[in-house]
Amino acid sequence: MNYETLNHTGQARFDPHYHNKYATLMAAGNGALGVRATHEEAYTTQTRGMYLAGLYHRAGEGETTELVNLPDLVGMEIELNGELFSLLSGEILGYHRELCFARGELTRVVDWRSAQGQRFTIKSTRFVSAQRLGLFCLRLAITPHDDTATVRVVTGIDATQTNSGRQHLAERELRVFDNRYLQGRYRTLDNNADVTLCCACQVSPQAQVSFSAKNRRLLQHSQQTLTAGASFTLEKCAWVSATPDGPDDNDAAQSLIRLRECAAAGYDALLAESLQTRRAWWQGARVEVESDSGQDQQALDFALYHLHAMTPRHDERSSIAAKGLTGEGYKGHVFWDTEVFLLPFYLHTAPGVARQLLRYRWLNLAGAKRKAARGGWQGALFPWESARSGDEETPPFAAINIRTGLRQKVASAEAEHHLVADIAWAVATYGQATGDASFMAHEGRELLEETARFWLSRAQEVNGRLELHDVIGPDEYTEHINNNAYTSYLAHYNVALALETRRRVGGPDDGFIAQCEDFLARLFLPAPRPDGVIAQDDTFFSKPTIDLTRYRAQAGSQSVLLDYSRAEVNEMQILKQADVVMLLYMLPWRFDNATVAANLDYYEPRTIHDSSLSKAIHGIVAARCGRHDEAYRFWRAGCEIDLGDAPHSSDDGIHAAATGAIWLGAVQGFAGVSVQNGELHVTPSLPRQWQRLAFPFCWQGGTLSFAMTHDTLTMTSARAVRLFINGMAVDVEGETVFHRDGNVWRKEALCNPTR
Ligand code: IFM
Repeated sequence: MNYETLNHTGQARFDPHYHNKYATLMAAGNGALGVRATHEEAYTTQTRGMYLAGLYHRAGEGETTELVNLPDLVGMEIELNGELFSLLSGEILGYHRELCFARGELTRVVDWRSAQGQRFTIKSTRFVSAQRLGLFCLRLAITPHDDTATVRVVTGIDATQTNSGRQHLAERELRVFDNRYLQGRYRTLDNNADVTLCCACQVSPQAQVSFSAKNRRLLQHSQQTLTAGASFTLEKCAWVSATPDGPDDNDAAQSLIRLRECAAAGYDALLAESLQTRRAWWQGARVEVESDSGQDQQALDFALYHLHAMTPRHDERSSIAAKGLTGEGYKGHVFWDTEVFLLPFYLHTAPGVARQLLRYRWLNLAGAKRKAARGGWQGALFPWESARSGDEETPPFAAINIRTGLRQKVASAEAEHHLVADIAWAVATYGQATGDASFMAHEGRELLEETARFWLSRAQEVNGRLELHDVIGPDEYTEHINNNAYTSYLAHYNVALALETRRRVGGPDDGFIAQCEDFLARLFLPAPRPDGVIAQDDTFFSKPTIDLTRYRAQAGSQSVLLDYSRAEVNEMQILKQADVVMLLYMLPWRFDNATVAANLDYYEPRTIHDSSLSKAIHGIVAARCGRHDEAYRFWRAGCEIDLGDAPHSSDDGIHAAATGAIWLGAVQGFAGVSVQNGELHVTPSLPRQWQRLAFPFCWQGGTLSFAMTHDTLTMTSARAVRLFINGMAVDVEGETVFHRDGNVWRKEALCNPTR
């Protein structure tokens, strides 16, 4: 990997319309702590945000459990010769903001002329440490250029921060230790968790310093008079911690110790240490692409930067929220996005993290069993939206209709049950990719069996066959339907996996095997019609179609719901996101090429792609059909979900699943890597815009390196590995080069066509 070419994302212009988008895109994080990239100075339209993975709280009656937006550390009141610094006043002479993915450091340099006509350069840099999980550092330098100037900066810990008005924390104690270390101690209102924030703001000895505590703000006031060309500097070092599993007074003392250590080390040393950790991470994960467009490499680096920032590697009781640690969207809840869109990246770059993400579900089996029992079923029905307790967290109602006063029910928690089988799919993929027999005999077996038990009890007898009624497939515009193809095929796979595991690992004589066999023999799976198209559900083909051009042009905005009610949309052939196409993606070995192509052609024009989970999957399925241009178009559209120009698309957080899908598109789509029944398959399908694609890939306890052009495929493996290139078995050890000859890849020395 060429570390020096790691891309950055930059903003060359100050534009308040993009405050929140860039606060998300340029957010800092290490999987434990996430900090939005808001400006130091205040703007009423920007939403500050800092989150700790796993720290959830419900603000009160009628509210939903949500990831707590912590007291703010970034905000600063900056006064220059008595004038409050704001980019909405004075004149901006120069502006540049840049997030360096390699360093994980955000830099902003502003050249500003105040209303009084004095010129200043204001530079700030900041990072969240990849090494010390509670550490956030910020450095500010202000240089007056024209004359002597008095600089005043007020900053500290601001606990007036809320989640859009919902306050989660009670202030318990505020202290300043040694005239230097500020500490705020808070407890969630339900008394279930402690939160401690500490910070130290180092300024030059010439600055005057005082402290204040008022109205939930604990602040350091620093003031210095400078001659032109000299700089005021402030180095803020902060430690953030919480005890999500119960109050713990010891945490405050420990935090102060950590902060003292960090403050003594200083910004530069802490950044260098963090860089070491990041470097190792990039080396094990980076995807390198040579493309006609530099934006492709940037998108891949952007995705991996955020995948690192969003994943709580330190805590198996936390998983990845749909917006990572970058915003309040979806309340910080965990969806099927994790197992299907994010876990594969870890499976093949850091399998230990994939194992941990599955253990999160395993540790939450009790909640899933409670939910199943509430519905009158057996086994485990995982919550559609999950937080820390493992119980269902989906809000019962969505936004209020302000004309009728009625609230729209959210039906996903009641019927979007495919998530159960998605988790089983991820468990099986993990077992096949890692060969981790111990996990599969213990956590894996239990997850597969409990999820299978749910389906066994969920199915109902209809004229001698078993059917799954009243479900919602991935397409959330089609609710409460019978025999959704995606759900039924995945449920069938789930039960087959549990049966195979029970036979292999053994277990009590409890009738489970017979029940599974009966289910597998009798579950109705909608077969392709003569033209190859599979019915999304029992009634789908009977519904009318409408012209979706306008809505598809505004994909992601749900604009169809401005013209039609949800009930009306439900009665038309309108898909929010991939459904049958999602099925083709998940179980590719079940469908031949003609079926895949027929379904892509039928369903794509009926899909608005209003979910960020849709386009990338269409791209991968198109790549598998050899439709390179279509695949590339979808992949690019997937990259644009966060990186595109729309000013508000990412205001409330990154689309975590879409970042995972950027990696999926490159590796599963264009490199054509897939795990099918325990076999590793590679069917390269590079778009014509790409000249080369290279990436590391963990498989069965080792790491393979792939590098491919349109005509060559080079694989490096320290130990012997069998895989299938375009269906042909090959054995690889050391560096092995293949050359394309039509549809066949020939080994440089010898080809071994055993199949
Ligand atoms: O899980 C998704 C769902 O498929 C579509 N709506 C958004 C959810 C969270 O990303």
